[in-house]
Amino acid sequence: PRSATGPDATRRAPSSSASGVDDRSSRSRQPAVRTLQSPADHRRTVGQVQDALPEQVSAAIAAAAAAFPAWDRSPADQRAQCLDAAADRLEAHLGELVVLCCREAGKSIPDGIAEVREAADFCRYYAARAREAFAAPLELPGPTGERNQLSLHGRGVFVCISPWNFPLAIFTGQVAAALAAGNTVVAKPAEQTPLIAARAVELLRAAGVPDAALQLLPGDGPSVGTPLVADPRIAGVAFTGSVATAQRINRQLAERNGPIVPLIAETGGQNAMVVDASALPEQVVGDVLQSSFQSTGQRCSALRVLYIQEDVAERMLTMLAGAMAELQIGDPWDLATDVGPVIDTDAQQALAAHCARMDREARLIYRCSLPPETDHGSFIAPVAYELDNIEQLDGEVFGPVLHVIRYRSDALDEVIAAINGTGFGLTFGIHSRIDHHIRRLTGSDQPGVRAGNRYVNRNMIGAVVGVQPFGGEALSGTGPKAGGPHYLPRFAVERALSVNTAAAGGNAALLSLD
Ligand code: UN1
Repeated sequence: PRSATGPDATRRAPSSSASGVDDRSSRSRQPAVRTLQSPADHRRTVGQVQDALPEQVSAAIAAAAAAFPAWDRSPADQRAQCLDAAADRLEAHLGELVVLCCREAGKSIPDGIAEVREAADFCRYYAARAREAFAAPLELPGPTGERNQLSLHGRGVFVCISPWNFPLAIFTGQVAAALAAGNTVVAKPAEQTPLIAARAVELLRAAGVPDAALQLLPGDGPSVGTPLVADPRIAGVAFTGSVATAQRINRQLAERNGPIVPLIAETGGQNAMVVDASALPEQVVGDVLQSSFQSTGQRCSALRVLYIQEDVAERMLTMLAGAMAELQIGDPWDLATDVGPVIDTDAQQALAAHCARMDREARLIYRCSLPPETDHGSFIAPVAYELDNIEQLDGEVFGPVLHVIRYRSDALDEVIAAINGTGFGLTFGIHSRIDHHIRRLTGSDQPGVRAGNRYVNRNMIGAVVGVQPFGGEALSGTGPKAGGPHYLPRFAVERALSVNTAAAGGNAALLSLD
């Protein structure tokens, strides 16, 4: 299946049918149709999308608001059943969804399969948490003659803004969490990946989510994201993407004249791994390769800065270069491919500019060569550079670029301070067989590296829903962690009910509050 044509390739995601928005009001302005090209080969058309118009943004919020009371009052178990059914449907359509992930987002086939699994996992996980926490109020202790209850409810219309690097998993995860908690949703997928989002919406609706409760608004930030966030009718925002956009959303929410609502943001990282002289070299090289270059380095969890103890650096770097030479770069359709394209030419150009600077300011360790088949796509050769210090980087480099820094064995505190000095706090890895090094760096004994997800003697990507709840601190996000037990309540309001049951004179209705 190398061809980019065929029924799926021409799938359209017209905003009217994909979002349930009545587009009669937009007759005067015909929505522009945008053609999506495959990141692996820009000559291949993946499909077309009609981006939402400003009036459709407003109509989507109105429709979701109208659908909120009924969805919020539906039993949590019923909402959970919809999400379980959605998980079944996602799995039943695995092949088709993997094809779409490959075509639209340039994902490798294994990465595409993992996307579908993760999306289904999110649905089932949040369904289970909703059954636990939202089904019945929590009874709280109180004096005799009084009854106290605490219950969780949806907030209203939740805005979900998701990234292109997990176009199915994160899109579905945000939406599933918001719906499980009783909210209705207006979702804005990444501009680059609206088709997979439209397919996810179809499957969620087919599983029983009411059409009006889930609105899809494809489009870019200025024309869709900004008016969505500025609207006083919305009750919260879940966002995954860049730090700059999260900060902008935060400012917009603060400045609007409306209710104070939560922002749940998952952003970037300057993720480091420390390798000391006791680490097992073969294991280190395999884990570094995977953490830096799988998904073409386009994961917010990916390894960006590798600290190697100087005593073993030369040997490790020789092995790393040898392993990088074996990486297969090319068409994500090819099962042998390890590293596919980056998402688009903007990303490619930004990465090329960074590499040009590194070529001048850092020492090249190894650069993979690109095969001719990559000429028509947005490819960047996986590359590793050696730097003197982490301050040479300005911000996250979102692609297959690894930076290496050597450190002296007596400088672990400086390494910790340098990593924390970036201001981020997402993922961190350590490879060591020395217990007190592990404890010191992960912060078991004293303040170590600040990071939401810490990995010891393993790779540092691929957090599993319900097993490794994922999310960062400081510049890396607000928490709580996606795929963790504390995520859903953040999408909810808590209400306490205190009843003087004695005054009711034994009123049965009040005594059996639920
Ligand atoms: C992201 O790249 O936005 O641990 C999140 C991982 C994924 C999360 C990545 N579960 O790699």
